[in-house]
Amino acid sequence: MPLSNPREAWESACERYAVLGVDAEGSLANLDAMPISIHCWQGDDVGGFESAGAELSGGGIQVTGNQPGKARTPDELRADIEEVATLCPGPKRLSLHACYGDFGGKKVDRDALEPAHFGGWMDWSRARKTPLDFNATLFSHPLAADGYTLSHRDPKVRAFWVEHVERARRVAAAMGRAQGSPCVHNIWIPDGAKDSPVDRAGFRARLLESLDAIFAERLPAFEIVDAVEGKLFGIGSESFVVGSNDFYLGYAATRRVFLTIDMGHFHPTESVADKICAVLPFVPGLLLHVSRGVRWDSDHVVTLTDELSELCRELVRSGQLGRIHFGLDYFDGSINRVGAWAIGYRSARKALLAAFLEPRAALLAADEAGDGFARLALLEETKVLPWSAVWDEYCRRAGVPIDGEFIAAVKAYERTVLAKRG
Ligand code: RNT
Ligand code: ZN
Repeated sequence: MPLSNPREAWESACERYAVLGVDAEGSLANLDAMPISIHCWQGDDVGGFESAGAELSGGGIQVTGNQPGKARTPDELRADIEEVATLCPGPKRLSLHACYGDFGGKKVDRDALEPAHFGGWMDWSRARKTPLDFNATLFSHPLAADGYTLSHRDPKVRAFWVEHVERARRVAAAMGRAQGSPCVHNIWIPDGAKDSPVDRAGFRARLLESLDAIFAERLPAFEIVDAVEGKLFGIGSESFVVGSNDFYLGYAATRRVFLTIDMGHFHPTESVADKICAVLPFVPGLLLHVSRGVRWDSDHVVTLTDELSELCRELVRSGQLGRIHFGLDYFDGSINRVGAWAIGYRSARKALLAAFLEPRAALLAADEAGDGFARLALLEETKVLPWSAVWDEYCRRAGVPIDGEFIAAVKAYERTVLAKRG
């Protein structure tokens, strides 16, 4: 139920923050300078539009749930993304996977990918003023079925995947050129094994060689930002992951590419937030895959957890937002997919807002004075400051539902669109 006088709540929140030296209005401007890249793959359980219609993502990632209403065509997926956009305030990008091309029912294998297969998306991007990011797809394919791609023992399989990623990078560069903003291209491979091979070094040496071959083609930095993503374990890769985080940290630092940090790809007791300032001095930049790990799954719908809040605070504190790309990565087919998408986006946006509203000067003063008590007390007080009034104001200005109106908006789309899909 909307408040009778939302203006009052916003103005009193501004006053409350001003006392702490925080400019609430400025925090909204900061939010508007920080795009969130929405991942296309929440809309159809990482299915994609290849004619083979790979249902199972395989490759160590798994989607569960059979909620009706899944997008079946590029047009349906675009309609759903547009609906998500009406539910989500702030600037957005769209992150596409290579298997989501407009292939027009034709079989186009991964080593035959062309920018033209993404013409429909590029038109959409221009019309919607939503820049694109891109991902090579190295799973859901017969040549990935035995669990290895770029590190495969067979040189022919490796060559196939190297060719795919080379082409994916060219697609990304074409997108970046068309949109006048570099397209972030991420590489994640599923390579690994249920039990440990003895020759782990061999797999890593081959991955290194494949990556170096891929990046030998120099593409302009104003068209493409390259990123590489490690992982801890996956389904079927419980004991060995070729592209571990150590591997990619070293790779990103020495080859000068971005490191992708996925919140679900670390030990549960490891602080992802703490990695930001540890890694930034050594890599050109970071791509974040904002996700939520739950036990063995690394891709639950993002919610406003302490981990997410802490991560966003560290991003803002770093003062390096220009070197950080913020992307979402989760998938859930067990609840309304559009709603799941929007929940994660809104929670991520809220965490960023709360971070921009942190009373930094007062906290730093306590830090410098060595006053641990005052710092802890202030951090605790910060958690319950009236930031939800600021969030409501942000939503109102963007013309999207505030909390309290959001659920009904999702249900309306379910009734009028999703429920009518076969
Ligand atoms: C998998 C990685 C990867 C994927 C997407 C679909 O564990 O997180 O980023 O989720 O490429
Ligand atoms: Zn990821």
